[in-house]
Amino acid sequence: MDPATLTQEIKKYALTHGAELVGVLSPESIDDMPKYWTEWQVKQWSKKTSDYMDSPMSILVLGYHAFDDIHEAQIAHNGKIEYPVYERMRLYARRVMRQLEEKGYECVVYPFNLSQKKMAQLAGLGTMGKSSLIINPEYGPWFRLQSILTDAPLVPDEEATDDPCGDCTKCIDACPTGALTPYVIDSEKCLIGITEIELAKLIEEDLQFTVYRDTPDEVFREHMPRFTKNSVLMCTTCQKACPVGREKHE
Ligand code: B12
Ligand code: SF4
Ligand code: SF4
Repeated sequence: MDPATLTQEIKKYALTHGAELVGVLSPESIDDMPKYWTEWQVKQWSKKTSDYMDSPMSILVLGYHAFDDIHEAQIAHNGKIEYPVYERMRLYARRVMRQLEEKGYECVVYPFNLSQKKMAQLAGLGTMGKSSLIINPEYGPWFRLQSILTDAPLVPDEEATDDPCGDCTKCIDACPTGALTPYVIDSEKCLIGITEIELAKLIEEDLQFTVYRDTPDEVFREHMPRFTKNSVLMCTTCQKACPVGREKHE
């Protein structure tokens, strides 16, 4: 099958199996990015695509619409945090992966130490907004990312370059902890920046947020409300403030 037909076929499959957005980039375009350090919890240097696979040819980026607050659920269980909706996305991404594998291609789902945000921009899904999230013209910040590194020869899309923000600073103004400066997030200040081990303990033992951070506990409880006894909803205040794609989230 020629690359153009294969690309069309796999994109169509992804869009009819859970994804709302799909794009392709070349491994070279992300490997050209300078090495970076991920601080929050991960504490690792970024990798190159060849660290994941011998002969990478393409990366497929999949965007899943976060259409409801339930997407933000974090469940504490036995000292760990579970993300039910991320499991749903992974399942969908695996289905796409199986289509490529059946054609004889090798795949790695969600190569974590490649910047998912930068790859989404290079694959044309959207551009980085001042909230530091990738903003799509239709869905705004309300989508989550999965990606598939593969040796299948897919046709790359154009990088997205539109500025979604202009003079707007609504996300920066709305953040209750001052975690945002244009295009950069400080995970030490962001409410979600609490580590998963700390959060699980906080939920399971009903601790005050101030055990871990200076931010008052009321601020944490307002922006990271309890959903059930064992779960919270992640803060979405900067996303809710964004005028782009606002109607796309309940
Ligand atoms: C650690 C992490 C966090 C940290 C913050 C650190 C950070 N830098 O984003 C915390 C825990 C606080 C966090 C919070 C959230 N996160 Co988060 N997070 C990640 C994670 C696991 C790693 C990101 C990271 O730190 N990389 C290291 C840094 C250095 O790289 P980077 O941010 O990718 O940065 C590169 C580009 O941003 C670019 N760059 C930097 N500056 C600029 C400026 C401009 C103008 C441009 C164009 C590019 C650019 O260069 C950087 C590399 O040097 C990714 C998944 C992943 N594996 O990539 C998800 C991810 C970024 N998070 C995501 C989401 C959705 C959230 C939350 C909304 C949580 C939620 N409710 O679901 C909040 C939003 C807070 C916010 N306003 O950003 C999504 C983003 C989707 C999107 N539409 O953009 C991702 C991709 C997860 C996913 N699979 O969907 N997150
Ligand atoms: S998720 Fe909440 S705390 Fe984090 S940057 Fe956005 S508004 Fe601020
Ligand atoms: S709220 Fe405004 S500044 Fe922030 S990402 Fe959305 S458009 Fe950009």
